[in-house]
Amino acid sequence: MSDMHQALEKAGAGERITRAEALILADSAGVHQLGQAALEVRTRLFGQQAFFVYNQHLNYTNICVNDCRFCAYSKRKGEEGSYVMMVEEVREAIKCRLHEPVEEVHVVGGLNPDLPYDYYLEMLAAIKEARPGVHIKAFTAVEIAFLAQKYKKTRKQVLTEFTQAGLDALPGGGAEVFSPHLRSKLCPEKLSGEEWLKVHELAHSLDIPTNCTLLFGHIETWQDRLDHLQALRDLQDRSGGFLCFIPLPYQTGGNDLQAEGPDGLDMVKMWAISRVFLDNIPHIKAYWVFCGIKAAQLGLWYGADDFDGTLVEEKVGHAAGADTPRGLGIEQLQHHIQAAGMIPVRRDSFFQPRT
Ligand code: V47
Ligand code: SF4
Repeated sequence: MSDMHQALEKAGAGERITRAEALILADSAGVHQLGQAALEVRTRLFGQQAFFVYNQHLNYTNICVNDCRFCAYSKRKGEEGSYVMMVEEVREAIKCRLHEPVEEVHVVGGLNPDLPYDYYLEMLAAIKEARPGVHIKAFTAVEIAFLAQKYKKTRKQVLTEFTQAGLDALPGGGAEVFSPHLRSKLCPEKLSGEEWLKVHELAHSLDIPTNCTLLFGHIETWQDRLDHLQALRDLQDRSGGFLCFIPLPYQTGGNDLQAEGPDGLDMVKMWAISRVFLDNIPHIKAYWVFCGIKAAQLGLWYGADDFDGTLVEEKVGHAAGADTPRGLGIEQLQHHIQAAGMIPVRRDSFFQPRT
């Protein structure tokens, strides 16, 4: 049996594959073979179920001191189009949707040096006050590290104080691609990959679950992708706190990076390799906002089991040209999942099914 067939067989059987075996699969397995192995793994875990959440996105400020080359969302202070949502505006944004059964609020923003530390505590408290019981998934590791440094607190203090104010989980953003060489080209000012991993390990040790991401389809290679996935898998072996991995296809609009973005074939291969390699991360997301609804439907057959959510008012991907709707109704979401031949299952932030 060839090395490729051996790796495929191991992957489909749910045995752990090495980085080298994953590279062989990425390089030489046919997309159907790869998809079949990923589908076997996904089906053993979740059958035909595909999860989604009733959520709301809140991007509280786009003012950011960093200048990531792929980012079309951030603005400098005073620049046309820059904004900050005051705590009362955040409260209103939550209250506006009280007639809907929102269960998760996803909060991320730029690194804005002018917002006092209490702003974050008050924002978290205001969200929980306006909608008691909602889960708050907020602040990337990059924001947590920035705030700790700026306000001379330990990261542990920030995470603990935020949790007391209402934080339930961290989203997976800011990971980008861990390679220091690529980071120096893509996001030189950003927290390093090593430090990103440390913040997540710390969150896990405090029982704060988190997600993880990889920005792909720009200037990285499969080797860089696998290095990144290996670092995530190693951390998960130690800490076990990742709930979901989200491969984020690079959006090409409104930024300085000269790259094309992944095509459909690359996207499905990415989902499949992620599913078979990340044997210790329960969920793989097909993030319809960035990949498009049709690709996300296909993703459900190539290893992904989660469709994210209703979201309304996502700003980061749309600033970079994502041509998907800004939000979807629950019936539309369920319809897209059913049309793909899967069973829609509404979940909460922690991936527990809603009855
Ligand atoms: O980290 C910025 C990315 C991320 C672009 O945890 C871009 O459930 C593609 O992390 N092309 C934020 N991506 C989004 C994110 C996320 C989304 C949905 C769910 C979850 C979760 C997390 O957006 C940033 C950055 O990598 N981003 N610009 C771009 N041009
Ligand atoms: Fe700032 Fe995040 Fe955009 Fe980078 S990706 S410039 S850190 S908002």
